[in-house]
Amino acid sequence: NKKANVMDANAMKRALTRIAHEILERNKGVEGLMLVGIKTRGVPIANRLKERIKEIEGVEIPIGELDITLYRDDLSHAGDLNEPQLNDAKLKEQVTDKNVVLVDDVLYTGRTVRAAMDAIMDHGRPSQIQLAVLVDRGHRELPIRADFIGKNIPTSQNEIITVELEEIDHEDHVIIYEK
Ligand code: 3GP
Ligand code: 5GP
Ligand code: MG
Repeated sequence: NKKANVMDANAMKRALTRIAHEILERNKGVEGLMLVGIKTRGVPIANRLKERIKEIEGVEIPIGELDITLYRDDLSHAGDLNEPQLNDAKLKEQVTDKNVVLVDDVLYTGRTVRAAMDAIMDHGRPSQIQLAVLVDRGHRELPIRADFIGKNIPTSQNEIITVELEEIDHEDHVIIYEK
């Protein structure tokens, strides 16, 4: 049940260009900067930011991927909480002393980001962790906020934000649906 288109390809492009500039401004350039995309749609967004930063500064900054998969346990562990899981060896040894910018498509309760921070800290000691998201839909359950936001979209709990990206979905847009 579609309610509204909230971002088209051009709006997304402008938002990501702005965020690339904001990241560079906050970090005073590319020194020590590293981007880490969270699972599916955070990854192409991180790649786009890397490309923008390359266009602006002429420098390729390192990029990582966090695969935090919500897994439901099999019967032998029935009752366990769903724990976000990290599957990435590449990040090891890379995050220490870096300014790590986590990148995700949607920020909601903040639990994914909490898990991502945990995963990164297991791999080393970054000098800072920052957060960039394409959409902040509100409803935080943890004291987490984004440093860089493409668009704030206040939602009700029964709305769903669909983020589609060219790299995965063959089109760029953000749409609000009602459940
Ligand atoms: P993504 O992995 O590409 O970011 O969370 C898993 C997927 O489900 C996400 O895709 C996200 O786009 C989609 N999704 C849509 N609505 C919700 C929601 O309300 N909560 C969560 N956790 N994911 C949602
Ligand atoms: P959180 O852990 O903050 O509750 O949710 C963040 C993660 O869940 C993001 O990676 C995002 O993909 C997904 N998510 C949560 N809510 C939504 C939503 O309304 N739309 C989309 N597309 N993803 C969501
Ligand atoms: Mg996501």
